[in-house]
Amino acid sequence: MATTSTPAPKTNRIGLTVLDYRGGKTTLCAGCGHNAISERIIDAFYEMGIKPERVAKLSGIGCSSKSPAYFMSRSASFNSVHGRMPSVATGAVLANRKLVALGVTGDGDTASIGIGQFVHLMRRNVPVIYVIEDNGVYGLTKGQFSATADVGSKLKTGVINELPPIDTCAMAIELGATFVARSFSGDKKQLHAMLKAAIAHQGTVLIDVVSPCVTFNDHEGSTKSYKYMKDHEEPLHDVNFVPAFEDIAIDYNPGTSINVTMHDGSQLRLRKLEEDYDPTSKLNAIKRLAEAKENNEVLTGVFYVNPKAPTFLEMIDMTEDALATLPQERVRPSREALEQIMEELR
Ligand SMILES: Cc1ncc(C[n+]2csc(CCOP(=O)(O)OP(=O)(O)O)c2C)c(N)n1
Ligand code: SF4
Ligand SMILES: [Mg+2]
Repeated sequence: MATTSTPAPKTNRIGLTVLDYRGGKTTLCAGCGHNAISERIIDAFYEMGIKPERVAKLSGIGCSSKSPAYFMSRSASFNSVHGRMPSVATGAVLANRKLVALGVTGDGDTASIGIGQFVHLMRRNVPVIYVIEDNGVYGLTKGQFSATADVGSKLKTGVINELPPIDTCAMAIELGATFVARSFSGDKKQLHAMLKAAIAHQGTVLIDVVSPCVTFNDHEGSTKSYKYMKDHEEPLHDVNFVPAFEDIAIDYNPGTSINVTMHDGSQLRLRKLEEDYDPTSKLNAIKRLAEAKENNEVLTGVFYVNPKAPTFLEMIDMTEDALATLPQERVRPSREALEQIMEELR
């Protein structure tokens, strides 16, 4: 009698299945944009073949900051105090530069209480992938406006926002982040490619993902709702990411795309809708964001990439080895060195 054997599960380049990248069952509302982002993170880390144990998941406080519990349960995870994820992420990367630091946080966590921490992370080019799950509200505390809510945006209670929003992408570009992008939680293809490119980038990555809060901010009048985004989203270009370790048949139109070589040799291929869009120009990126704002459009895509800027770790000449593994003789100054310091202080 013929026997049928079950095919072996598909594995990535380090022999893991996608199940090895999953986390706990989500406790967020059904349909919350944040859940879709968790799915994209799982797929991107699986496809890039990053060992989950190398990843440090960092967050603040909020529904978005709970998300790391729902992906890569084999990674280390740290929920910081509200808005303090950047300093914890900086510390983690300094202590062990072999880690892949993934910060997942909210617009409230980032642009309100944590804005002071956010700006300093962006200006240092610390290798951290910073994902903002941006719904324009404080979801966890029942839907008050955050600092990214657009003027005229309406809460369920009828309250209208009159304060101008902070554009975290424009701010990050201005401050020195070296990979800045915006996507939408429902745009599977674009977000997936962006996250893979972000993993390959060395330096600060900011991805602002508009992520509708279905409970407090997905109704008529909200500018972060599914309907509003569907009607107003304007993709800057098609993003496709080609990892160097995958043999891929490339499909591109010469003359309409630009390739950016990342530090690890892999390529970010941007398929432009406009002939002349150049993601290596800071000025152009800021101008396009300002124009989109004036036109009431949500521009998505990779706005700015600079793979050549030195990272914070390079600037301070950080050791390759994790600090916790250094022997005494490498961390303790010699008696002569201490005496010299004392002499200088006299
Ligand atoms: C120091 C401090 N202040 C205020 C709060 C209350 N609080 C908890 S989450 C939150 C806002 C979360 O909003 P956001 O970061 O946008 O996440 P979301 O829930 O929308 O995903 C606030 C104000 C807190 N936990 N700690
Ligand atoms: S309250 Fe909003 S942000 Fe929080 S889990 Fe529900 S839908 Fe998501
Ligand atoms: Mg929010």
